[in-house]
Amino acid sequence: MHPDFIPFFSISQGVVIFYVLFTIPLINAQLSCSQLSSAEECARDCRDNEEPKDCYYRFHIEFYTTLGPACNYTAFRNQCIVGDGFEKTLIPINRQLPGPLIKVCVNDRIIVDVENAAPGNEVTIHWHGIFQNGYQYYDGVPYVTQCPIPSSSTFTYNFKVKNSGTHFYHSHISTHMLDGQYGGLIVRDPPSTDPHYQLFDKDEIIIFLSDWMHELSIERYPGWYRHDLGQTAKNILINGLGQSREPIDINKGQITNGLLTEYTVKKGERHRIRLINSFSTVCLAELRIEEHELVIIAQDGGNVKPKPVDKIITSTGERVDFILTANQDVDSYWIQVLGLGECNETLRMQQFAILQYEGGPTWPTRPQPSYADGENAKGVTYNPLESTCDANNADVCVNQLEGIDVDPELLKVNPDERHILPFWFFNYTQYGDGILFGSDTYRTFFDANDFSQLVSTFDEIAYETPASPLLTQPRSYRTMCKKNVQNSCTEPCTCAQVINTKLNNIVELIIYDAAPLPELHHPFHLHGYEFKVFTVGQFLPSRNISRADIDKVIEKHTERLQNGEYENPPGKDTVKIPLGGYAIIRFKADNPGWWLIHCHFTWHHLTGMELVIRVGDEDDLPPVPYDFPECSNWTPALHTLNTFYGFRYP
Ligand SMILES: *[C@@H]1O[C@H](CO)[C@@H](O)[C@H](O)[C@H]1NC(C)=O
Ligand SMILES: *[C@@H]1O[C@H](CO)[C@@H](O)[C@H](O)[C@H]1NC(C)=O
Ligand SMILES: *[C@@H]1O[C@H](CO)[C@@H](O)[C@H](O)[C@H]1NC(C)=O
Ligand SMILES: *[C@@H]1O[C@H](CO)[C@@H](O)[C@H](O)[C@H]1NC(C)=O
Ligand SMILES: [Cu+2]
Repeated sequence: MHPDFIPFFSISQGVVIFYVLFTIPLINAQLSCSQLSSAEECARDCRDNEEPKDCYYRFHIEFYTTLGPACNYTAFRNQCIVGDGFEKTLIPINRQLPGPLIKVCVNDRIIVDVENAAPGNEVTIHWHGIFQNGYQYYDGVPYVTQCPIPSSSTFTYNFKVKNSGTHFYHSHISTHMLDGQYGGLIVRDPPSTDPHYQLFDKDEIIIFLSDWMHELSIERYPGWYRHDLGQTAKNILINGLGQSREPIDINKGQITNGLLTEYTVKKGERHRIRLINSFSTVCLAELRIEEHELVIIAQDGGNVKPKPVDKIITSTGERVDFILTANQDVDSYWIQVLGLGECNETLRMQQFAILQYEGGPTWPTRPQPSYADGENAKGVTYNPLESTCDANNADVCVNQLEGIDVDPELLKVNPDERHILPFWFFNYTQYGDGILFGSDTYRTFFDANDFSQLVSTFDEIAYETPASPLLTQPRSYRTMCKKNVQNSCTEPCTCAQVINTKLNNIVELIIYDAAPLPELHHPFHLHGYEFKVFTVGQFLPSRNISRADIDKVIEKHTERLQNGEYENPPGKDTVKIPLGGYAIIRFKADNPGWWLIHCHFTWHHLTGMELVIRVGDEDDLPPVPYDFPECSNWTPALHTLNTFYGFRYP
């Protein structure tokens, strides 16, 4: 056995010092015999019967700016973030936007040293889509699975990935995701376990969508009240690039056009394209590629039987894999992304990238399509806003795609557990501001764009973060609550809501939009699992939904189960609840742990639209890693201090 070592140089006042760091103490004994592989080594072709790799990444997080000095030097272009050509501050990873790509094969181990060098800002990174079964401590949810990583310290995430798919990573704390803390996380299968392996020649293109503000996003939390209300994004970026409507005037040398991402294909090739929606705000994104059909093969990493469509709608947290065959004339084509919902209303927000055939022009010869051109383009839409997918409508809803393999146990008529979970906003403005501004209460809220002050609830309660992580520090249990058990709860009820679930139970969740607000289709994401989507539905025209409505939905659902009408419900980990609608999902609770389920819109989950599903108990979990960081309140009784210091407070 030989120790790994990492040499590095440090230049200090002209003296070059050479260090050799032994990494043994950093990584557990099991690993010390194996060689760490670099990002490039891990992004190999995946083969059957190959030894898995231990893939190492370093994430350096700091405040940074777009169009900074690195942009003036060709040699440092890799540290130049252009964004949409507007100068602003962000908190990116390794001075890249999106952050470094993690591309591994299933069963590889991912080891990431996250160095927080952003003073005053905490960090956690969630690996969205990775189940973390056996690695429950690395899910990246602050105060659920770990303490936030304080500035000037480093935390090592270390987990094996056992589920393949198009995933991504993003900040799970505050609003930092919107300031550039995200990147792709692609886990590929070897040929024998990829059911779609024969359908594509190339697997290289990632379309990474994010929304973008022209100030640090925290400026908008709780939000402005006198002008520019709400939390609408300013722009959409595709792989970190885009054109801006608000060009900045650097020394009067206007930057009118940001750079656009260009994807190159060869005529005749079939590409597996991985689309990732990493938005934070409430807009959805509709993608279309001129003249090309898009054949969907997976959603959120869950394989489905191929389905051709023309437009793909996603909300934050969702991913779609599709096949594009370069079967058109050698030319360049617009990839058009429309912002939907709030981004449509008045802004008609859109963004572009370019699909260039080798030998074709770098810039499309046709003019950029307008928002209306995109809107009016004919064709089948995947994941439409209104979930009215039926025989009369060609559109494809997520529950209509057919999964590849379903555990028959999930199809049983009566689940072992059923949880009915409404969500809505508690509107302080409606109840009088006395509640919000009562003395010494300091309640959480955000300012919506209609001048109202809101908190978000899920299962009747606005989730409140405890002072210690639920998974690792049982003292945090004091702040936990269950619906109808909490006695000292005043409206709006806020506490750390936990739903207990028995290990290996078949769990059914019915999530519904109890009090719909225009343009809002909330996407719910479950950590630790893939669930099967049984039903997605909507009451039209949208109206408030009562428990009686849901009881009828359950009746119908039960009938369909009895008649064997659900064949292969597809797997997903994020599901968009249509405006005034509902989704019925099921999973087998075979991954013990404390798993967050939440609306993926940043301002909603930050103000309470989330809760924790606890699966199994402590004995079902691997031991807490040695020396795992702790955090908690420190509010000693004064007399203990008196004894300690030997003096008396009055
Ligand atoms: C940096 O580059 C920009 C754009 O090319 C140019 O206008 C500016 O003068 C350069 N700044 C410096 C300090 O060289
Ligand atoms: C944009 O909003 C208008 C008005 O509500 C609607 O008719 C149109 O379908 C929307 N466009 C998209 C792409 O959703
Ligand atoms: C909140 O309540 C106020 C006052 O009743 C109302 O004007 C506003 O539309 C409500 N906002 C939301 C988002 O429900
Ligand atoms: C829907 O529910 C909201 C929140 O409880 C309430 O303010 C609103 O009045 C309800 N709307 C109708 C039409 O009942
Ligand atoms: Cu929401």
